[in-house]
Amino acid sequence: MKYDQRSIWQVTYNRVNPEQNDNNQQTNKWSKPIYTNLSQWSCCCSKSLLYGLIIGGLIVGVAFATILTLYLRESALFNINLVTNGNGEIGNCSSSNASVSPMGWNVNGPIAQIYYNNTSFPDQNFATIGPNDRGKCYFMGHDSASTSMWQVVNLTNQIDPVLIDSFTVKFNLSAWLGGITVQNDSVVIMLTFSDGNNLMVGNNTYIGPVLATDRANRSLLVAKQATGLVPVHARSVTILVTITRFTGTANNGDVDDIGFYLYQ
Ligand SMILES: [Ca+2]
Ligand SMILES: [Ca+2]
Repeated sequence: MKYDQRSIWQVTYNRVNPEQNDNNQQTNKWSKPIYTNLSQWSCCCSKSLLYGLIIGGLIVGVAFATILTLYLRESALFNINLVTNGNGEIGNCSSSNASVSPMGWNVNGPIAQIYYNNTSFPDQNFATIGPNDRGKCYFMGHDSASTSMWQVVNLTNQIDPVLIDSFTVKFNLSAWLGGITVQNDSVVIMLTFSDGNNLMVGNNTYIGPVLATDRANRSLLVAKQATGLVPVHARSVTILVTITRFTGTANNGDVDDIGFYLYQ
């Protein structure tokens, strides 16, 4: 036996007849070794340490992933605009009498996405009162008595329905609404929440109309908003924009920067 191995062996002496003990390794009663040698002991400890690190790493990883998932689920939809193309800047815009349907919206009638400096419909331009981030385009009713566009937003793609059903989620609907001079052609936006069976829950929410007197008979856009609690069991919301004509041929109700936000 090698010397270094003896250092970790446990020797058992005959305490009654110590003289029977000798230095002969063969007669000394070496107890069963805890570890056969240092390398085995080291290997065993290393494996234990390795397993501990792996298990610990897995626990930390799972915990981190859980927290990250919850964070993303609870934060991804909050404080961002859930309306697609609410500002009329996606897709083409009309610079003439041609009707260009807004992208990202379902439409009924000739509701149009037009340039601020449209020559056929001079309702709004880059100098009229309106949003600072107006971009190049907005929506108007074109030649119609009434026309509309709508989109449905799934509320539970990234948000936990438990948050809605515990009355902890609020909403904000906003837009710039207006029209042209003395005409009452105008826009109304309505929110309708639905449950998982597409049945309406809660009450409708409206912004608009902004009539001529609200604009002092000027061609401009006015910022409007409404807030409230998302009703229990709501799983989706329909955003319906309706533009109604009161005067002439053109339907000069105008709207830009439509936003729908969730927050807590
Ligand atoms: Ca715009
Ligand atoms: Ca008109």
